[in-house]
Amino acid sequence: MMRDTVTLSRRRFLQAAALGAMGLRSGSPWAQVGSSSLGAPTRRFRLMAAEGEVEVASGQPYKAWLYNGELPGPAIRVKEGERLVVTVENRLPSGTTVHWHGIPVPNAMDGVPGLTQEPIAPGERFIYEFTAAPAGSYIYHSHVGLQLDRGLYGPLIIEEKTPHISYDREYTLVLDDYLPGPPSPLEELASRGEGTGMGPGMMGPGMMGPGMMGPGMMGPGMMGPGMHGMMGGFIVPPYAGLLINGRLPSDAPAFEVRQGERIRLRLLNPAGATTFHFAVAGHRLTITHADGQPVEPSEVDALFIGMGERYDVLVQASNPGVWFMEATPVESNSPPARAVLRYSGTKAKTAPESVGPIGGLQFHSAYLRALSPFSSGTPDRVFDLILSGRSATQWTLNGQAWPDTEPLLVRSGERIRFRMSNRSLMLHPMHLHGHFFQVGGAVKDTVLVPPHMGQVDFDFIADNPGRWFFHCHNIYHMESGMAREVRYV
Ligand SMILES: [Cu+2]
Repeated sequence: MMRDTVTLSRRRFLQAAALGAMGLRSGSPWAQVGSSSLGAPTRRFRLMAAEGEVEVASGQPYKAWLYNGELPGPAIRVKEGERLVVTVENRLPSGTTVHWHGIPVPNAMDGVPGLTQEPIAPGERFIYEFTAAPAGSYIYHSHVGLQLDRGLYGPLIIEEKTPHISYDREYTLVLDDYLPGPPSPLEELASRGEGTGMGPGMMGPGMMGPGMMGPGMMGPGMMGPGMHGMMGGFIVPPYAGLLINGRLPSDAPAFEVRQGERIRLRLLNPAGATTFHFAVAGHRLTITHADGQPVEPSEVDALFIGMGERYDVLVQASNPGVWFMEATPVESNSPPARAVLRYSGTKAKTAPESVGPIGGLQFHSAYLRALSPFSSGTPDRVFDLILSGRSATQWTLNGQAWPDTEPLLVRSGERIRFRMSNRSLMLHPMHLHGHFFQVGGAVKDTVLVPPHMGQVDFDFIADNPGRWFFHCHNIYHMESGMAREVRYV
């Protein structure tokens, strides 16, 4: 279980106990601390990937693929600069890998099947080892096929030596979409006529004013209600609800606060196919980190968080009561995922208040200001990349669908610019492995490219040789072609 999750059902506790009996302990004491030859402490963890069952709400079992029997997988929490050694044991019926999303690990540790390693075969194990740096809020997850959408993900927190913010306590909120059955590729969903049940999340032409199509700007009207209805024949997985920390809104996890405290929330989105609009009723959010990297604090009413993105925010607890923290899907009309912010001293039966209409400040990540931006410079190499689809079930970059693609060739030391143009009607959270990039004022590893001619440029320095995946983090888009290799020559 996650250390900072307040609610813990008896069932989940029993599972944790069962894992203990198998020699796998979850929760805090399961890390072994040693010392590496480099002098930095070594922290050892074990992740066992296996089929299992959890409850997504009281009395609602969910047969899933899990790390250590938990959803989300156990929180891996280390200090900046420590050596991280994770033994992954595969007890699944098929091959798997683990990707350390956002951390610029050495290429061989990146966990991309066919690119950086062969999948770990059933019954086998693989040891991942790398230095935990830089500090930040990250996600670990399977990178094989659609396995992420079976439940194979968890939080990975690298604590700062000296945070640029102060706070009294912190909580991690992991957002997800809930797929009761095994995931199917888009083509299969289309051929069965399935996958449109939860709202298509389409955006038709004429739905956006020109002011909303600026450099990555997303306004509240752009993807609000009224966008529903089939307008483009997209296929989405048949999700049955949305989760925070593995719980449906009917059994929302609760987080305790005291008046006057400053709360750090680490928001992680490992969902398979859902971008969320996140807000806390009765409170504003001060964004302090984007994809784990510190930014100048910036106050908003709500934020968009795409698949693969992370934001750390501060919430000033100055409005006593019981409040919902809500993550509303941007491309569907499903009810929001919910958690509860409960001030101590409030009556146990007090019903939480909802967020209601979100007004005021909106933002795009590119408007944030990184504390340590890249030095400016002209790119040595520029790639123009058009994000589009050949059909509702095949997604492309410059008309090519992975794996029938040409690698994007770069040389060590170069400054590379990607100029992305979205000629489709869906959001694409584009993720580059092994590197951070500068997008506007922010330093990130995943960025939402808005639909309908949205354009986003980013620069990165080719300073981590290898074969790296660059792809849409909507894993259905990734699986149906929206991916490329960035290869050092
Ligand atoms: Cu996409």
